[in-house]
Amino acid sequence: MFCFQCQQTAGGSACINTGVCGKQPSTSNLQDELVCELIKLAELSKNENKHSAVADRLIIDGLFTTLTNVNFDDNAIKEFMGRVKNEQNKISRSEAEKIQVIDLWDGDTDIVSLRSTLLFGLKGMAAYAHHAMNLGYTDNEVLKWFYKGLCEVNREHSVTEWIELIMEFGQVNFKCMELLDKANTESFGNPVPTRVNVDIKKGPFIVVSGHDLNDLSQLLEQTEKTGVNVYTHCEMLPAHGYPELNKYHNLAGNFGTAWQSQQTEFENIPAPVLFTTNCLMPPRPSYKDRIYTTSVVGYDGMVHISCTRAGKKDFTPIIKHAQKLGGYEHDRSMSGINGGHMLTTGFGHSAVLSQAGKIIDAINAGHVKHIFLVGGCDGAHPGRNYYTEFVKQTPMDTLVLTLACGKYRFNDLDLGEIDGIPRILDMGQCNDSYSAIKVALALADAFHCSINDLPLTLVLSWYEQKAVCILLTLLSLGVRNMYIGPTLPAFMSETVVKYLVENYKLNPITAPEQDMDAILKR
Ligand code: FS2
Ligand code: SF4
Repeated sequence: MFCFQCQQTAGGSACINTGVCGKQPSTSNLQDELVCELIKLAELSKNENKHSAVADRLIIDGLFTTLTNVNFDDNAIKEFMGRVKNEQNKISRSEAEKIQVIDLWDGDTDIVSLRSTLLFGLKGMAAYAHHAMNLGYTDNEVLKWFYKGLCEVNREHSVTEWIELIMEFGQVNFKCMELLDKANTESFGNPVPTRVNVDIKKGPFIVVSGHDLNDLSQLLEQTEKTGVNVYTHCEMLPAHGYPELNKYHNLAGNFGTAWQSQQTEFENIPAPVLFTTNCLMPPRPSYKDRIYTTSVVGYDGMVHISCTRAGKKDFTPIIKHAQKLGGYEHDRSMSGINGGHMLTTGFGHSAVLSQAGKIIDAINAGHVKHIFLVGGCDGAHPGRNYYTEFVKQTPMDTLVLTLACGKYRFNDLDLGEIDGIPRILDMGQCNDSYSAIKVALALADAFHCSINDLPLTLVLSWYEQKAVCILLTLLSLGVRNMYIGPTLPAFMSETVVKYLVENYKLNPITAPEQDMDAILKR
């Protein structure tokens, strides 16, 4: 096996014996094989100059299947590959057999680095397209670019051509993020600021993890009259802000913190857990029988809930399991990572921009001197406490926008308010990065300047491939002076890093006080 797609890759270079994430060599090789079959499907469809709805779905779900912490089930991957080959056969088996696919990880270091950057970006964008598609939203330009991107991964290019392709991809991914935002907000309403309880009520409950709001919506509908409460976990927390999800009285609160703590957090709870997407970790025997997967998520031996008809799912098995376990006998007091008992979410672009006048006034009056976007993934890397310390050190006259699971390191801190605006604003999941970009663009518009001239700094934490596609979008929008950590991607060669540092002033994080100092002096 060879895999270096995520931040926790072995020795900061590559997993070659077994994945730090728990991915076995057989699974890793099957995932690479699946990517190659998707490339063939893209090449065949491109030759035909048309793509079927079935091929679209296979390419999007297939790429998502290979994202970090999504699918560990060899049989499920083989079965999926069979479906890809059937689709190839519908176009032409003989043509499919003639297509030579490049060795993804072989060649000149810089070229492998750039090829991997595009491929991992495509994997991330597949996650966004998948969620939008689940809600019935597609965009032809985005769909077509999956085919183009996979075909380009299979071609030789000069460094300049790769960079052009990657920047073009960043722009397309921005469209995909916009599409997902439209899908979520048109389906469930614009998020509104919402206080979320982290305590657990007595009685049966289900914990839902991952990012898919459509799955959560169906689960809430099916549990509504069963006496089973539903608690969000990790990246599902922002669901509370959506009016059409929050209307369910049994959406009772949030359980636990970010994904990397699941093996201890799930150990003793008297409830089953549903994983709608990443980040699934290999479960401990003590709770393996309580984990349910759906959609692209898979793990050998876990119950998988499939679609029955037209995107509908039957969650009866997990609901019955919750009733059988019965939950806690009494209300249970829990607390967040820093000891807080309530979390606030729901500051999507609509909520923040409804306060735009207030924020602009506060900036003009000197009450808000700087805005930080401290966002991205969490993970087990010890250097990730940088983000907690960084937020703790933000001066009182600054705002902190945040999103994705990295926020659990500081989202229960009470940092107070400025002119009635909370100093920490949770904009949502990693999938809602569009919101942050939209707010930055609106502020730049209001101040008649570019994003780079705003008193705004992006301090990003990355872990998996969605962070890669977001970074590429930010670079394609010309955003400079970003900070990134906890380490630089192993798949970025020295030349690529040098290019990003020189052309985009991308800064690897150092120490919170040192970076804070440099940012505020700029
Ligand atoms: Fe967090 Fe994991 Fe959101 Fe990433 S829950 S690191 O894959 O998707 O962000
Ligand atoms: Fe290693 Fe990350 Fe790949 Fe897992 S996804 S095998 S941890 S690089």
